[in-house]
Amino acid sequence: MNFHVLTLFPEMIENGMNTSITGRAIGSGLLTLEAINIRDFAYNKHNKVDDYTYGGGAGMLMQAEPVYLAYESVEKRIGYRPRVVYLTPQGQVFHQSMARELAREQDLVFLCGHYEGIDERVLEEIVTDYVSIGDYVLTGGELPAMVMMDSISRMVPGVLNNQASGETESFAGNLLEYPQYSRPEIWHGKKVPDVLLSGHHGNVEKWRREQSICRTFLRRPDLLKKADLTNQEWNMVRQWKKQSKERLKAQLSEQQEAMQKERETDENS
Ligand code: 6GU
Repeated sequence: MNFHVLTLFPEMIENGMNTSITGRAIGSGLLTLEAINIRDFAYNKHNKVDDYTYGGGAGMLMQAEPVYLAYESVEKRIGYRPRVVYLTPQGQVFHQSMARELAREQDLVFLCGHYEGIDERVLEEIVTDYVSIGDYVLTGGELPAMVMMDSISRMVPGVLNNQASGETESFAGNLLEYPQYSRPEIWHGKKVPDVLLSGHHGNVEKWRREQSICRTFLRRPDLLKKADLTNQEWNMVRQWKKQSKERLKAQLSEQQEAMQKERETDENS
């Protein structure tokens, strides 16, 4: 996988990516990373890459030509038109399935905007994918590009020590990962669940699967709807729903009783 990042802050990308697992993968050649400074393609003597927006309004806009020239330098070198991801809150929301799909590309170009954005005309000419990393506003596309490259990297064969973990962690099958424990056996008075010490692999797998489903039920019910469960497992979830509804009803009637009592004491005073 070859990442090419078009940015005004190349050192931010390099510092972020040359660390930990992605750093090791770059060192071993499984990934390559080039952060291309758009400012190097400014066509005026002041290296200026931004200007005021036509029609007025706040802030500066990145101009089309430097962005285009920076992109073209990549296209010329690799010899074909790669996918170009523009990081923008107006894009499709990034998702594990997108990471998996993008990991199959030979080259990926990330275009990072800053200021108030980029001249629309160059976006129309070079961008193939508009991607957002969630519904909040950031100051630029560099962090989102790094978020995407991190998750894409771990889907590239060989990048993780244990490739199985790329598939079994949270979101595989739309379930969250089960809880995990390491030594010591007792910490702050909390004991590791007995089943994990039992050495019974069948029971361990069963427990982990149930924990995954239960966590997803409690923390991300929206994900659970899309999860691939057996009929027996869906029945278990229905039991939990019934139980939690009953617990809620019990709480409600307790509250109502308490309020009734308050009213009674108020009336008697
Ligand atoms: Cl991809 N870019 C910016 N600037 N802000 C964002 C975003 C992207 N995704 C969420 N907020």
